Amino acid sequence: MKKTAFEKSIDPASQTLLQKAENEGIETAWDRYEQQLPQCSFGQLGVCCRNCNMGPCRIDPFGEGTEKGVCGATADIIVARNLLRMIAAGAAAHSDHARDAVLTFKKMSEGEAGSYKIKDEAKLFSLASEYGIPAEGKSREEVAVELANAMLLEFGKQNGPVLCTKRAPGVRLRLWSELGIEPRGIDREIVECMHRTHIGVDNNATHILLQGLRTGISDGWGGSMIATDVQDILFGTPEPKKSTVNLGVLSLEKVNLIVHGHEPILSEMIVEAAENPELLELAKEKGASGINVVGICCTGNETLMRHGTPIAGNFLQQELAVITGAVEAMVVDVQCIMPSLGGLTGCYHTKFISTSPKADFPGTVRMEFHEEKAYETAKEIVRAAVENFPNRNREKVSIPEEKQECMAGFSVEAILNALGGSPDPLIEAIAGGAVKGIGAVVGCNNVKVQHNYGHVNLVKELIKNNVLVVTTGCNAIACAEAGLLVPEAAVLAGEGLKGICEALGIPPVLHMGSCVDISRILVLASAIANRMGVDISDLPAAGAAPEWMSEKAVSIGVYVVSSGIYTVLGTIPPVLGSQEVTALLTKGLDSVVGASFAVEPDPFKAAKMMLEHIDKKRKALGLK
Ligand code: XCC
Ligand code: SF4
Repeated sequence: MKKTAFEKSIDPASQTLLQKAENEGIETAWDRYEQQLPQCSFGQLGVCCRNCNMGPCRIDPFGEGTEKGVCGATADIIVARNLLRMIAAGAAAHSDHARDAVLTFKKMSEGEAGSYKIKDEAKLFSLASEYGIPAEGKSREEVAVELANAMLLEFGKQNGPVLCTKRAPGVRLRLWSELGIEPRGIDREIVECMHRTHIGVDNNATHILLQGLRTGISDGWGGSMIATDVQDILFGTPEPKKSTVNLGVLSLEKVNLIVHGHEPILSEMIVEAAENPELLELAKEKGASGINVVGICCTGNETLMRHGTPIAGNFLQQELAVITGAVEAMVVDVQCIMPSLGGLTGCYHTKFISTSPKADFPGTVRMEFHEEKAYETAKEIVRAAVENFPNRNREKVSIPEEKQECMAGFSVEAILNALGGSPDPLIEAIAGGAVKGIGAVVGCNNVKVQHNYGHVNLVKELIKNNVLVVTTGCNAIACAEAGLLVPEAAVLAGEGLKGICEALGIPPVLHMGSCVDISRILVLASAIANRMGVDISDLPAAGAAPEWMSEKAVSIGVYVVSSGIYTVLGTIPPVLGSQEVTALLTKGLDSVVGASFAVEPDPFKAAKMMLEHIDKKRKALGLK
């Protein structure tokens, strides 16, 4: 049965464009998903292996057929190995993004990337001191070069621990060290995952999963954390800002340029280039009233947090944005960019511009982006968008009305600021019961479930029950579209949380950034745990990824749980083909790292599970 536009998404703007797509005979991810059905059940259960050329092998999950691969690998081994490869890929994506950010920072410090500057000097010096770099008598550029070199070492280090793990509470660090899952070096852990999953290496599911935890930790407390830190130095530590979201941010009169992907190295420059007077003049000449830069996915979150740049949508809205017929350029770098955009942009006048030396797609114009000439390239990209404006076919244009105000930019620094400089007021509110606990809700969209339904309903349930929500990634965009990221949304919160939000003038859902910025959530959790003198696993806190789909989300889930935070997944991970792995993830991990996973597609039930967990933790702390 074909789904209707209403069944595909809860968002009215998206529904309108899904309808337009159907009328115009344009294919979207939802159509391709339907064409894939029924999806392979071996794949869904995680029991197929292609790790060597004696395969592919698959295990009969009902125990009626074949129970072992050619090499003898069982379902447990195959599922665990596949999961480890997912973690490795996710950690690699975040960490390679971090590496590029550090390399840009290094080039900038050495005077080779003149388009970039140090925007947060205080953070530069505080990080230098954390990395043990003396600053006396040195210029800030000298300090920056040394810091960049020290950060680069974190990737290739052979004997850890990865430095930022020290930000975790002492008890947590000791636990990791006792378990032998303290990451040694970011690249080392990822490489070891690939080695261990080669035929005939690691064939013990528990042993394989422990390496998964270590790799996840090297992402959350390593790669992702370094990405956040360096980006704050280069582009500024976010502070609360107002902006607007949803497809209605696209403009009828202006040149629309979308930045989509993940690295602010690109999007920051585009935002700057779009303010260039010469290009603004050119836009006028071409009949446009200005240049409208908007974001999609995490690069959108990055520029939203720092500049208040509007966001057109989250992962499943990337195709819909093009379908408005009003986009002059879709400019992409890496991660979460659908290759379908090539064919799709071909149906409209939209230029699909790929910029990363690492990532190309069918149907793109390549405008490779290098730090040395960042601003020049950004200007060329903006110029290409502007020059494309006269090609817009007015008859094909339909921009939905929906746009929603939001407030974003809640870095840890900004949250502490809002609290008057220390986490104490929040801790008191938690202790007094006005705030029951903290919910971290993050992650992607997934066509398997109704777009934004899980995100929005789960978060609404949590705030209604006085749980303060922190969010990043595509969940943050979903919440923004649903109007949850404004201080006025406090009316949807329970009495206690409402009072706190009104007193501080903050929304009940705090947008903390992109997916690498989940590292900010870890730092916040550490700050609270340290102040309370407990471990993160003792906090009345829970995590969720209601609509996750990417391998990065798997790595995130793993490091969040490894850090001690119970996490509910809304879509089912491909592990059910192994009872051993499933039991480890959903129960066994509890006795290892003090937290585990649960799977619950229904957001109302998921919220209930999180609330029960939070209550349990409150009781254990002696709170009512
Ligand atoms: Fe991608 Fe970061 Fe997932 Fe969204 S939340 S679909 S990973 S953009 Ni990161
Ligand atoms: Fe089959 Fe083993 Fe090769 Fe995997 S590693 S494809 S299970 S023989």
